[in-house]
Amino acid sequence: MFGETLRFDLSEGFPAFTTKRVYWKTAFKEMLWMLKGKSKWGTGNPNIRDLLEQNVHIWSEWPHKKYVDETGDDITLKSFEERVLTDDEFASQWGDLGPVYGKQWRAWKTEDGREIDQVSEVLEQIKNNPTSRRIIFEGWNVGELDQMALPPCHKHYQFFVDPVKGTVSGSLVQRSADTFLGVAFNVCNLALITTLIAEHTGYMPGEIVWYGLDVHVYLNHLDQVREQLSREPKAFPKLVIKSKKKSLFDYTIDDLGLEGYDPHPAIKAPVAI
Ligand code: DHF
Ligand code: TMP
Repeated sequence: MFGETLRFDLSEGFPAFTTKRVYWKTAFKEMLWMLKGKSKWGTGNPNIRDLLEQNVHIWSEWPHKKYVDETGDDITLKSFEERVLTDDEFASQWGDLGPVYGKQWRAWKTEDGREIDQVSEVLEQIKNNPTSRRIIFEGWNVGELDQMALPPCHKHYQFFVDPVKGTVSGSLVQRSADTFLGVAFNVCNLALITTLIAEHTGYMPGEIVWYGLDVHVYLNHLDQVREQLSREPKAFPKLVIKSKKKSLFDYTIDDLGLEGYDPHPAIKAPVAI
């Protein structure tokens, strides 16, 4: 399908889907990793080493494939991950995802050699110019797409302040949406970043609006999708910020929790690489 919308009011609960278990800790770790921006490994581009150190494996397939294709060394995904985790030089060279997400969000390179921290500018705008219609960060850096392991799927984030209600709402434009696997993570993370941005600008979280452009179901997910559709949704949980940090960029997974998350069981599916 082309051009679909999902909308959730964050005052009514946190939209972690309940018709299957969403690994929200993994999703949150991914979002916090993106918010940190550059990595200390290699070129400074986001690196799977930082995810593997937190036991997050959802980005490993793409650098693994690149390594096997470019070197002909046909090692398993598991031993590739092991090597990225233990060999600093290997991690710097092969764990690098290119200038994806966090790099563009926090350090978009300009022609005159500056780096723009788009997320900090979003916070500034919300605080100092809340009626702006330009409260945006963007990952689609046209000139650098060819260096990226995967061109960004969730690409345009825009925020909106309602001064009467005292809320910040967040939206995401997603060019390509894997309905069974990716979307649960993307919606969860849009809700997380909107809540954190509200918390750090003195507003309440309002709504999130998710726009999927190319919205698809992989043929090898059909059984899983039918199973998920047969289930009754349950009440959404509540996001708890257990410890508020000074900066939006300082959170770790231990600072966040979901209260009352009681989903139907997980459903496994293979990811298309
Ligand atoms: N490619 C494709 N084809 N679909 C994606 O959703 C996708 N997502 C990417 C990178 N490339 C992609 C990054 N995000 C999973 C979830 C999100 C994600 C990548 C993978 C995933 O496999 N989720 C499973 C297992 C989660 C886990 O192991 O913790 C799930 O059941 O949610
Ligand atoms: P594509 O680059 O050919 O569109 O393939 C990317 C696939 O990954 C596509 O199925 C969408 C999916 N995807 C998500 O749904 N959410 C995500 O966050 C990411 C990174 C990918």
